Amino acid sequence: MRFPKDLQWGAATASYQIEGAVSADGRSESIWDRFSRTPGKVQNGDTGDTACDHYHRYAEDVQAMADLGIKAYRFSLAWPRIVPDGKGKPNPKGLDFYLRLLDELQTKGIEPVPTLYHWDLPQSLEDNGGWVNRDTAKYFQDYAAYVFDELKDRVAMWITHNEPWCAAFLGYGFGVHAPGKQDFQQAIAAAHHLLVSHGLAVKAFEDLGSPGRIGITLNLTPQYPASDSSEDRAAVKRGDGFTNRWFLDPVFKGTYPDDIYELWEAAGVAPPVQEDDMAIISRPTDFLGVNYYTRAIVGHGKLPLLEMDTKPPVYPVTKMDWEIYPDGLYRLLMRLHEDYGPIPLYVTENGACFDDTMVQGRVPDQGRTQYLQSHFDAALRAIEQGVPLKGYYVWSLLDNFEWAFGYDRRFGIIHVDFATQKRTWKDSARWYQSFLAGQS
Ligand code: IFM
Repeated sequence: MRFPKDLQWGAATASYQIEGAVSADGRSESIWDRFSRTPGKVQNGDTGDTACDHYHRYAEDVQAMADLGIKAYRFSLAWPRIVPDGKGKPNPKGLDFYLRLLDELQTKGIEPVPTLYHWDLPQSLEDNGGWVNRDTAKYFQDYAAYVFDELKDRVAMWITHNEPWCAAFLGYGFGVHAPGKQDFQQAIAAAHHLLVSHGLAVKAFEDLGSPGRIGITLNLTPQYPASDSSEDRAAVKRGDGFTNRWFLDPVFKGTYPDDIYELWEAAGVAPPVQEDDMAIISRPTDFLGVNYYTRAIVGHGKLPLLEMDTKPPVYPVTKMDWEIYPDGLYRLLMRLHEDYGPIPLYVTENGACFDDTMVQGRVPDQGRTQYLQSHFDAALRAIEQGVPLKGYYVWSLLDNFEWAFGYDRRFGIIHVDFATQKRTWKDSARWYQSFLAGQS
């Protein structure tokens, strides 16, 4: 597999999933601290209190990145470290951690790609309504402006949000992620304010005249019909509208998709759009980050409003029960390019969860290697068709805190023994290392 020479290969993580040190150097409580300490919310009562202890072991982890041969590292900044109250006075000691990390990355020649928000909202903001409260978007803009200014000489590529669909719908609609709310109107409002905050951060970036590029990362799941019937094909359109277009259209077209807007409206639910919001949300950006794991097979069904059901997978699944379907990545990249292009695309997350076993100091995770290899291949096919794919980051560098599943679900190419913090390269990491060596 020969990819373009300038394709930026990398690996990705997120603050709450790996850092630990939740009370260090003035960090405040986040919604995930509160949620994970609430009995019954996270499998086995796991929390991110220690996670991979990356806060203290970042140098060792950056060394591993250098040994792998990656060119870019995507991580997220913890808002509760940098602006502990969510608004107002920043905490320089919190930012210092990221300066140390950036120093280390710079020494090894690895490009940093920070995400401003990967779900760890300061709890104090949640106490005032969180993303349902429009003020949170303004506080996000202030936090972003501060960070852009502090790091403008150090960072050339920024991501505003990671997967706002999850932050809004899993957090405020289905209640399975922090803050654990179950209210669809709140979820729609949260989604809107997340989008507004993205646009406000892009504006702050422009106002500062920051060099570098900025974009958003969306989780996108192509929808496939369970059958050829017109009912199933109509369900696919609604599934795509809810899962993909609800975020893509505002960001790239400045409108919510009419078909889904009308569905919500008929049920008395609507995003709290104010004058100029759609222009703010659709400010031009430099790239789109795509997180791809699987496809969905859908048909006409019982889900309220959307009247659809997700059908069982056809091909083998990972431990998340997510069907392994590399062609979905190919089709997604092609579709994004056709419908929303021409914008540079980055696969900002792709990877697989399996039940890994340690055999005499080795982790023979052939399934993960095959998963990566087949998805790389799908990406290459899209590039060959003219899709401007500029980067590809494997999720994840390390096994980590997989949200409501705690430490039960391993996505890393590097195994972490959470009792001892020992890191062990899985076979997939060795494969990625030799793949990268072959690309240079
Ligand atoms: O671990 C998550 C990550 O935080 C966001 N994207 C999906 C990954 C796997 O579930």
